Amino acid sequence: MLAYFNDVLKIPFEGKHSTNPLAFKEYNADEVVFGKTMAEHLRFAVSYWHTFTLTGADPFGLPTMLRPWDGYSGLDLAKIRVEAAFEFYEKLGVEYFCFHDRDIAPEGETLRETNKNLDVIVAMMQDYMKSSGKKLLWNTQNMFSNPRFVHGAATSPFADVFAYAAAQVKKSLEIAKTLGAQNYVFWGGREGYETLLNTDMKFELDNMARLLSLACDYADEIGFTGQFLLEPKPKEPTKHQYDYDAATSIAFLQKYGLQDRFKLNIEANHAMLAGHTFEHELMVSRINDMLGSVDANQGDSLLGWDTDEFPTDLYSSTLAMVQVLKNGGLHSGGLNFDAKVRRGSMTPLDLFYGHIVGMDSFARGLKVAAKLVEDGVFDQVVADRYASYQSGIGQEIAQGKATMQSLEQYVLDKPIKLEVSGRQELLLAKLNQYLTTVE
Ligand code: XLS
Ligand code: NI
Ligand code: NI
Repeated sequence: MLAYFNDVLKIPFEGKHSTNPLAFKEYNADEVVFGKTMAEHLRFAVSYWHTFTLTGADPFGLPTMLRPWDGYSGLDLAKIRVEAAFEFYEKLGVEYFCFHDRDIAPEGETLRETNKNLDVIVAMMQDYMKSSGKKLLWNTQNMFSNPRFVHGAATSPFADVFAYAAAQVKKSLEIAKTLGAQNYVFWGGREGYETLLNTDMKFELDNMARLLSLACDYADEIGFTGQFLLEPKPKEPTKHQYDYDAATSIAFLQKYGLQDRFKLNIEANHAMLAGHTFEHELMVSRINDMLGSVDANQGDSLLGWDTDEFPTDLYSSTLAMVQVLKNGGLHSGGLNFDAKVRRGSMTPLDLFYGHIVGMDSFARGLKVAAKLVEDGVFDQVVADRYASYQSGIGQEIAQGKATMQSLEQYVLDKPIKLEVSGRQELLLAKLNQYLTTVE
């Protein structure tokens, strides 16, 4: 077989002190941590769009990326990308991948033609998946790039566009079924608004829910059993995206009776854009039993947009993995690198470096998080902090036995003392100590 990444052999694990840039320092796929192998905990996925489709073009500049498939176009290009992609997964040692329909095959003149192109590539992927054992973590539909979606997809004011969107989702669900996708993602690319002056928000939200319901019904009809995921994001490309953050998305799903069919796909950079930390969004999802999967990337606090950088921040990966462990794992979800190399990192080697640092960062996060959870470091602090609810009046409150009268009686003549420290600085020192000493 032709190789596209000739400079790279299979990436080995060489440990902390390795000086080989093409080796893992932390990620040792088969090493058992907290009862499972690292590979089983982390379930890494490569995103097709950032790694095989994007060119490095931005609003100010032309493409910069140098790729082995440069010079090809149409279906030929799409086919070469599949070959290169599976070589990449194998060399990196990643088990899963994710894509949008429009990442993998070019659009034709009509939806019928577009779907034919998809059929060619999906059949090819199916063969590659069989021979390599690689799996589809999730697929999704791109309903934001084509100009027909300029005013939204399911939330477009134009019924023809809603119909087109539904047809596109239908095809993508069929692909999910064919390729055995473990999940299916909805990210509302242009499901939001630019100005309320021309927007019927209630109708748009109803329509957004209608499309999701149709998708659930169709999945049942064709026997697709993967987990549905909704991916929150507060803004970009629209100024206000309806799936703003985890809390908003959960309320939306509950309002329309979709909460049992969906979980959330939480992206670090989206959390930041919403004014939250990554771990906040993960925790909101987890405590509502809605944590489905993760788009592992990071943003830049100096830039107000979705920069989709590879995750390198060990604080963040550690605190994220604490939430994942407390969730009992990601189940059918995984850690998808919704991340791209910088525009100036234009060589194919950079694609490996980006993924290696991302995988090492989460492997390190996993190890530290496992020790923190094992030692109950913060659990004990939290338990102590709420101890007053374990007995007496606190227990009555927590058990729903207290009344306004009984509570008033209790405090009427009682001085309330609050001299208990939150110990935040001490806790941060503890976290640092774990980050630097865990083996
Ligand atoms: C964009 C989103 C997108 C989704 C999949 O900001 O993160 O990449 O993950 O459509
Ligand atoms: Ni994403
Ligand atoms: Ni994003």
